[in-house]
Amino acid sequence: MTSSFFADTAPVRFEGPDSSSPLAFRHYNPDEMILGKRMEDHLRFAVAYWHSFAWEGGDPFGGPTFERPWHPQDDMARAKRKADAAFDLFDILGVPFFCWHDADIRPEGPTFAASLRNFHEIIDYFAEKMEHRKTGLLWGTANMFSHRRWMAGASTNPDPDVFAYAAATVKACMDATQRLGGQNYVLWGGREGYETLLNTDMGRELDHMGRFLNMVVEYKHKIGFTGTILVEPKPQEPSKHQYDYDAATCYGFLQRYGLENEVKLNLEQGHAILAGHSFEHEIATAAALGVFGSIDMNRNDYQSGWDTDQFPNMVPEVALTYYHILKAGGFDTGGTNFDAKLRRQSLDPEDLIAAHVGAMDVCARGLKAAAAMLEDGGLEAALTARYAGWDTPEAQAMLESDFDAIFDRVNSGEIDPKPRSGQQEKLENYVNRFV
Ligand code: XLS
Ligand code: NI
Ligand code: NI
Repeated sequence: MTSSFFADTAPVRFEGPDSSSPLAFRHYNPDEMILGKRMEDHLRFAVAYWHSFAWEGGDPFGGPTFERPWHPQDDMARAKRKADAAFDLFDILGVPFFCWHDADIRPEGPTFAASLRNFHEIIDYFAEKMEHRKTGLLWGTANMFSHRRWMAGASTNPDPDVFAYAAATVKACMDATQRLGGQNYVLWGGREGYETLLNTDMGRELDHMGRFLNMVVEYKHKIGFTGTILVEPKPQEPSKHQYDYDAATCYGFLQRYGLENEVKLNLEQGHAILAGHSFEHEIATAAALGVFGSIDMNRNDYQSGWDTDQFPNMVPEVALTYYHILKAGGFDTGGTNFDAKLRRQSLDPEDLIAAHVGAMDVCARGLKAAAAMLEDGGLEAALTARYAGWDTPEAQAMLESDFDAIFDRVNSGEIDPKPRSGQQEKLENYVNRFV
């Protein structure tokens, strides 16, 4: 322990499902083997620095509610206090990873160079801490949405000077991510979109964003960064419309700019809901297109229409999430980043621990249910049976033929479709046996 923020709370331990302790894992047991792999290595949990340490509890109608010893966040000594508390939380939870934006970890200076000096000093501070710990960096990213310079976009800004500032910022963040052994680098474009089409040249902005992402990939290869470049889709908020709307939109964008083999997706539960999808829809889409990378795990309020970034607590939903992830082969460089924040009335340091403990347990239960469904094979068997017609030589030959040949077979009466049940309720009942 290097800070007293968490009052020397002991590391959270696995105590099994019957434990009634408020700060124990009931399901997350890092060493438990699931489908031949340790649970910790399946889930690859990360704490998000921004929500847990940089966010002060404000909302559009009210200012900060949290009073942390590192507030106000405008000075290097306090940035280090914040880092001390953050690494204490990583130790208490035993998480293998964390994630940051540049702006979460260092105070902004009066110039780019001054901000960069602060940033490097904190990265050094992190590097020192990480030497004696198991906690690694899942990903780094640049905050190119909070400061007023980004209000009209970063790479899509009508002002080329802002594009330049974005390029310099991302270069510095990629360097730092590599320095800390980061496994991925993320780009989330909260301001890469528009407030109104009346002042927006969409074609030009998309070309600039495509060129920018190509520069990211070129720089990755130039410095020999071995991690994965990830784009994080979100349909809107803060912009009225964001170009990286959802997984399918992002794939079209990557393909158009020749990046579909270089860039993968970081999918977030709440963003899927805002786009009108389920989380498993986004994961299945990315997996089908070969661009599944990592997840930002949280829970969205289904009524409010905002990105509420709550900690996950619904096992049946999470089970389907991990079912699709396991089906896609599990995480490679990706992981489960808790892009989730406390409610602003949850003031106590212990609330921050409890939120993560509960979320880790929910994910562990979801993973176990998903693995059990895969092992049992019921859903896969149903899929195989449903598509069995396509395994026949005639069906395969049809895909190689043309409309005239197919027309003759249908017109002659050789082919006459017989509808069969989709059995949705039976499959839903099946899933409920595992969750
Ligand atoms: C915001 C995004 C953001 C990204 C990282 O909605 O989820 O937190 O994950 O910039
Ligand atoms: Ni989000
Ligand atoms: Ni996110």
